[in-house]
Amino acid sequence: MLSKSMQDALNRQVMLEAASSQAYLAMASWSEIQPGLDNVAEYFFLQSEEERVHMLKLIRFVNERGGFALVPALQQPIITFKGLKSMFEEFLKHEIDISQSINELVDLALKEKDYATHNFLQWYVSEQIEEERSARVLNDKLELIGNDKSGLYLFDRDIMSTRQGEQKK
Ligand code: OFO
Repeated sequence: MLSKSMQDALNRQVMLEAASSQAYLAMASWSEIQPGLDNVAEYFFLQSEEERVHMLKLIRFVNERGGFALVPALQQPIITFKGLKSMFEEFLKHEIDISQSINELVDLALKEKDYATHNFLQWYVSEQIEEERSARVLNDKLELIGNDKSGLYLFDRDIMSTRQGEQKK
């Protein structure tokens, strides 16, 4: 059985995963209307779906453990970006915030000796290592490319290959 504080903290994470899904959906939509960013758009559509899966896993877990998972209200995320670089900076910042929040959940699970939740959260810990890594790699590439048009063309062409290292679920 989940404690009230653990349930509240997991419900907060449900809200953050839903917000991530919305944020990446907005990035996908913005990218889709820019010339030549078709694969970047595809990348964020998939990323958005993944975040929804992360949210669902939490909802199912909270309910299975005798809690009540609360479906959060939707807030409009950032919907336009100054450019590709600033969008990817936002992506990395977002993933770093999510990692921080997962770490806080792990801390709480240990403090409460809630080993079932601690065990459940390990999947999110590994996932965040992978997602932060991808976001950093993409930001580093954009830093190198600058405004070089052929570099940006290749960035879009190759972006899906950065997902291949991730264990997709
Ligand atoms: Fe990368 O955010 Fe979900 O966990």
